[in-house]
Amino acid sequence: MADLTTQFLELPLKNPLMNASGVWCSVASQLEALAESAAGAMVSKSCTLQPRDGNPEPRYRVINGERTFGSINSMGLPNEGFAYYLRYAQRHDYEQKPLFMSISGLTLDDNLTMVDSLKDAVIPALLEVNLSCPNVPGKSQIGYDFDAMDTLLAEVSSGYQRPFGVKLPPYFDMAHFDEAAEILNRYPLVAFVTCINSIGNALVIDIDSETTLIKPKDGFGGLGGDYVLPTALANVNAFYRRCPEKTIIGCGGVKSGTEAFLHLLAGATLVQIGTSLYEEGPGIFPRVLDELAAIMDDKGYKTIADFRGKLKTIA
Ligand code: RRO
Repeated sequence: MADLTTQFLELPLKNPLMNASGVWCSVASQLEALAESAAGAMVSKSCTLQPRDGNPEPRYRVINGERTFGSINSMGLPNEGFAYYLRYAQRHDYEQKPLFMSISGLTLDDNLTMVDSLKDAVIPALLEVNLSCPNVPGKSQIGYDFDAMDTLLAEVSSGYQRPFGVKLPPYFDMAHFDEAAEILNRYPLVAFVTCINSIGNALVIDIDSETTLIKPKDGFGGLGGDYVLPTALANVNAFYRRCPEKTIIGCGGVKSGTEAFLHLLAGATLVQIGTSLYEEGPGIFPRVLDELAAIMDDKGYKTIADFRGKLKTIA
């Protein structure tokens, strides 16, 4: 049977699967369920300094068509506030699995305040700074503003003084891959890069009612699921190639062992599950792990290192 164990920044993990931030991780009961689940690691909901209610409902809808499976959301960063997730992080059992803590401050100052507190807390939680929330009305994504991204990385690096990571939006242009990677590579403390957040500001319409699926922002929201897999794989591989010193976490379109395998092949070290976890709950982890192990067995791969990042291209 294939060996699914892996390492993330020298931490040993039972397997490479975890939740995508925002899914099953907003309140303590969900975080506890993830801690008890088969996932190898877990991340908490992106938080702001103060609690937020987020956008009006309906703000998440699954798209479960004959051939397509996906989701659209405009949650608007509903969360219990930084102090709540910090309290969870202080009592989390890090022997059981690593915990990432995602922050998504509404301003640079808010991000720096949270970074300061996390540093002072001296706990082994891994900091991920979300540069890509697409759903706060009036706020553009930092990941699409390269000057703002550079400033934020400089400030977080000097404030935190420990390795951390960033959650990036999807990019769609080779010049943008180059520029984003060049900025990330200026900051050695940026140890990991999570690709991708949802594809922002999509519009899904129900033909029968001629109405948008979700209410906020006139129906515009972040896309997940099948629609985003090729974009996610492209971003994982683009940053894997361009940022050899950094570890890549893949996110987008994972619903079975097949997509998890593809993310690993493209260069991801960990693989996150979003839409499918939302729909299936934490029982999805043992299923996807079994499927991944079966694919590895079929192919004769004994460990993840046998194929991770070894995507072939056509000569
Ligand atoms: O809460 C959200 O609306 C949200 C966030 Br913070 C994010 O990073 N990605 C997303 O699809 N939704």
